[in-house]
Amino acid sequence: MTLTSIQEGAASRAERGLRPVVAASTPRGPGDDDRSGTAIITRTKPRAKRPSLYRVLLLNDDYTPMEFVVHVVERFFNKSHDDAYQIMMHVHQNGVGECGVFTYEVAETKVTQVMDFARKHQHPLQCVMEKK
Ligand code: TYC
Repeated sequence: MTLTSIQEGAASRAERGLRPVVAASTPRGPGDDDRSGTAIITRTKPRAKRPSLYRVLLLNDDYTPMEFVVHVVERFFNKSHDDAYQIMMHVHQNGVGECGVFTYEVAETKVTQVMDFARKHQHPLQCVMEKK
């Protein structure tokens, strides 16, 4: 719970003419009740939300050399030569294929790196990201 929501809770109790939840004669603990049937729910342990994940995909085209695609997959997606070759062949035969799954910023970086590298070598290779 945020400080703001605690404050909002206390303000709304005051508006309703109720004594503040924090005013208590007995020692109080997290989630303790104030004998009016209400309690502030607290969590001491921080709860991290899992980040959204994104697939990074290569798209097939008729011009980019197979060896170049294999090199790209090895270099930017840290795949073995055999895995990179398999991914390249999958894209070649199916039109699209996954090179990896990353958080947003990492996926965006991979896409930029691949697109810049392909452009530098004058190949039309396309790399995109897609939310899982
Ligand atoms: N289709 C290309 C060729 O025959 C090879 C290729 C594979 C291109 C994968 C792009 O993402 C790609 N030379």
